[in-house]
Amino acid sequence: MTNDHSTLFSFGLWTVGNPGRDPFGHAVRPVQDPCHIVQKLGEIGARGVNLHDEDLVPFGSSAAERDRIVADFKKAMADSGVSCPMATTNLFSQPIFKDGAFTSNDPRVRAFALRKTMDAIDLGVELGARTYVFWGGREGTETDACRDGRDALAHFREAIDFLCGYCDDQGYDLRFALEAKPNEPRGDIYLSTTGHMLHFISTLQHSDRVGVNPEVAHETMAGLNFVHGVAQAMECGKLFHIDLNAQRIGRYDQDLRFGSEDLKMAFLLVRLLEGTNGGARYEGPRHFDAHAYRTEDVDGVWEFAKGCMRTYELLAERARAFDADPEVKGLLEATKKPALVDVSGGYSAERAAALRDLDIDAAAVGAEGLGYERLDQLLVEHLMGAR
Ligand code: GCO
Ligand code: MN
Ligand code: MN
Repeated sequence: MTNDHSTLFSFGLWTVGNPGRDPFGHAVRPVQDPCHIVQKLGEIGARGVNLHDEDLVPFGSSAAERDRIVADFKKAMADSGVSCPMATTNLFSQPIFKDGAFTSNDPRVRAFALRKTMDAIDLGVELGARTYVFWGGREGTETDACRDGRDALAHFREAIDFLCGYCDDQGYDLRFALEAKPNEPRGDIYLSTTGHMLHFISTLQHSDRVGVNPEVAHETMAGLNFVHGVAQAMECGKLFHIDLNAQRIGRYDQDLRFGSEDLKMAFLLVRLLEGTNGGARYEGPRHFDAHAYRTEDVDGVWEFAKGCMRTYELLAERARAFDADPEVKGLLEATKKPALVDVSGGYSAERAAALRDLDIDAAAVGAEGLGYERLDQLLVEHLMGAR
């Protein structure tokens, strides 16, 4: 069982670089230098590093400092064979963004956010990024008395349209991936799920440049089925990126090691992404947006990172075995019967008449067992390595 090399595993500088600070406690690990992180990622076989502008270039750096930092980082990337597939903007840490960035009521904040993002896009492109993520961490409210939600969406749309125009103007080959989250750090965040994002994208001027970056933890926090959200994004060609981690329903944003909670969901997710059930494979980076337990030292961080990749590969192998199992195939065969009247081409009076002519014994169909108990048991046995 080895990586087939078409899988690009990536980690954010902010993930393996997370020093374990939380709202209740200080850092428990030293801050690691970005160049060192890249070198370590190369050593453990992760071929991608992602970053926010400020993960690499501290806020307020001079142009000369920025250029020196970026040159050193590019050298570290080249030396380690690690690329930068995705970049993003930190639009949440600075106090100016306390009430949002693109959706702020304050035109000074919106202008500042656009300018910061244009600079961060330039940085990402300079590092070779092909995907640019927008996570609206502060784009939300505690009190909805402060803003009409329609104005927030209009401002968010304006910003994304403007930034698409910026990329066109610069000739950047860069796709945007919008990342939904229901809450945290705001009480409520606009465009809270992947489904909300998908509709919003359909209202954009340059919608073909824009897709989604769903995250396991975010849909799970809302109690939703993450695999369904990802399937919907894939089905409309909008899965541009993915944030993998683990999360328990009803908790704060945990960002746990991939596969460390809800292994069955993780299995079904990997099966979907790998296309072992016959669907198209997701070809983008497998990005782990997670961090090590706060109990860990720096060695534990690298164990965490290796664990994310190892679990993904094991699940991919388990998914391949599941879909190759003759008994599974037999049970799934029954779910793939051809339509009695093909309505995929849309409505026609003939098809409507043909549907009316069908002789369907509803009681008999309703009484048939579907065998999903056996199917799910087989899934569990494959997952446990028992088959
Ligand atoms: C979170 C988010 C972030 C974003 C990151 C990239 O819950 O904090 O998942 O980690 O993914 O800012 O946009
Ligand atoms: Mn998250
Ligand atoms: Mn994320």
